[in-house]
Amino acid sequence: MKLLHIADLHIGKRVNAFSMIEDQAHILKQILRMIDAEKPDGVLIAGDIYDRSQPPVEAVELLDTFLTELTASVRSVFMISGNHDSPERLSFGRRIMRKNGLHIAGVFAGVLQKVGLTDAHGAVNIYLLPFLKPAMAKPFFEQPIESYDEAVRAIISSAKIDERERNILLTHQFVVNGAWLPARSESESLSVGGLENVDLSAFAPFDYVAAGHLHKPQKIGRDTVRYAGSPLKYSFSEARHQKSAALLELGAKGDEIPVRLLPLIPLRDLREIKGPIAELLRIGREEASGAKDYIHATLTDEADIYDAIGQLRLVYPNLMTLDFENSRVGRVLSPGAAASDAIAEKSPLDLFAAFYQMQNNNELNPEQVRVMERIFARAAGGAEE
Ligand SMILES: [Mn+2]
Repeated sequence: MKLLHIADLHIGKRVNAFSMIEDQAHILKQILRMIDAEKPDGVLIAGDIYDRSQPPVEAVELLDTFLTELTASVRSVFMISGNHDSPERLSFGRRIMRKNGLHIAGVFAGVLQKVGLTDAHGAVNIYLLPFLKPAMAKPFFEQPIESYDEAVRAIISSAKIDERERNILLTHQFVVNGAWLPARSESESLSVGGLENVDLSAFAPFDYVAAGHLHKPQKIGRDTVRYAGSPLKYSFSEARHQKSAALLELGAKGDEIPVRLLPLIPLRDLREIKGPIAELLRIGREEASGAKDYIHATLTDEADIYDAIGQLRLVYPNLMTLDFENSRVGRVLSPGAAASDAIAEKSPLDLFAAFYQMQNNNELNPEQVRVMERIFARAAGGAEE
């Protein structure tokens, strides 16, 4: 049995204010062509389907098109929610869609969902574990559940998995291997200090773990516990990643499971360039196709440059960020990065207001400002109330 594993589509995402929707449509089509060529029996989509819990219209339309074509060309599609998805919204129509081979686990309802498949070697069980926080598992168990690791272990052990059969898990968690931590990217939601870790050993009953959450394609410990990674580069920290989809081939129980990484080629690459402006403009004009890429440019000119962004955008229309590096200024950061330098000078309320604005496309209203002021005052040990 052949299965294709992808994850972290983040449909509807914007990167540095650029909409990725065209790039996502392109890469999802490429995945469909890959499926036509490889003819997998199933496709595993390991969470962060959308970039936000209330995705924009064009994102919903793109996912609709993708899933319609996907279910027309493979027998079974499995999809879980990630931390960016709304579990309830992603679950819409799941009982109807199941009839067409699309299995969605959005909301965790107390038991690990299982879908049984079979091939010439017998049963293959696909388990679907949507992203969850410890508090979402807690009500279903008697033992104390304080951490992500305890939550995942409790759910897996209560599933009574038959280890004589082949078992596959879809999960969207931060999997670590003892003290070894996986590679992170800036486009993932960052968390603080190890709270979210789930140790690899929790997944022992599974022959293959199709993970989502981390945007760099990578294995954790064994070859068969794997992050598919995002299909596109969503931050400059990923400029050197080779994005891919993972194709695994299941033989009999206990046989080695070969995993092939099928490269994904974006409509526009996302990359960093550095040098004097004349040089960068010359290269851009000579390589017309590369000039369409999403660019982070670093200019090394010693002299002042008039309207550097304007000049560069004539050749690189998708220039995303610009900074300067020369002996006079050392390293002067672009407006976006400069803003992050100023973080230390901002009040917690200003920072929260900026965050709220980014998340909701809406400013805090006066009532919300008052509530947040009280919370910050209390957190700071202020005497209010
Ligand atoms: Mn993600």
